Amino acid sequence: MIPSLFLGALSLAAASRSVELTNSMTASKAVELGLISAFDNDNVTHTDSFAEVQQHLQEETQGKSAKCPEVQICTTSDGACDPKNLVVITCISAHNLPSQWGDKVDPYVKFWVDNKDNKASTVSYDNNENPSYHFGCPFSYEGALNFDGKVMDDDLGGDDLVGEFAAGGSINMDAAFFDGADTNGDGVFEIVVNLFKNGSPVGGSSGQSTVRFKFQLIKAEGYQLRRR
Ligand SMILES: [Ca+2]
Ligand SMILES: [Ca+2]
Ligand SMILES: [Ca+2]
Repeated sequence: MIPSLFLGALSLAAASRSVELTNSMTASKAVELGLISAFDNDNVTHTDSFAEVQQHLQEETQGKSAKCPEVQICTTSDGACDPKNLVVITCISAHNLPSQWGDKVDPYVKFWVDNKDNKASTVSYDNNENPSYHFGCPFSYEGALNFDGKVMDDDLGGDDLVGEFAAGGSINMDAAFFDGADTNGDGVFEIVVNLFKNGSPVGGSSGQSTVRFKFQLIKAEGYQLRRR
């Protein structure tokens, strides 16, 4: 069962008190500050039904299309293949996104590992403050897993920032974080990221704006590629 303190988690007041604008922080620090929360996948049940997802797909009109980054499987040195770290990151949904006056938000999510060259982007949905995306991409990377992203509002005259993940810097997923997030060690867990804009928490009509992701570590520090 999921401890309820993780779920509804931090109030806006608690989050705003602890915001630190740094270029990068460890994921365990971000959990401590209430900027993200993590759940092991075994404990997670989704309320998004298949029918809901289908309905959202039909709602899409002339919005942005989705894309994944290019994946490099190996770093080649002297003709040898040195497997890079690999993770599949799925943007599940966003919640409580704010709308502008006269324009209900048309949201899409950009998320990346290490830098914006290694970036995925979801479709944009028209007029939807609680979109379900269920869109995943594989990412390759070296060293630690640095995760970052933002939610944008699709607009005809130039897209607006809805909010950035955590407090504006990337989230460095450290070993202590994996220990807490992936308790059963299968490489699969989920996180919920709070959105911020100019250092302040972003909220919609029913509370803090958040984005939910599923992570599937294929090869990472402490995790290996293996044949089952
Ligand atoms: Ca709109
Ligand atoms: Ca818009
Ligand atoms: Ca797990």
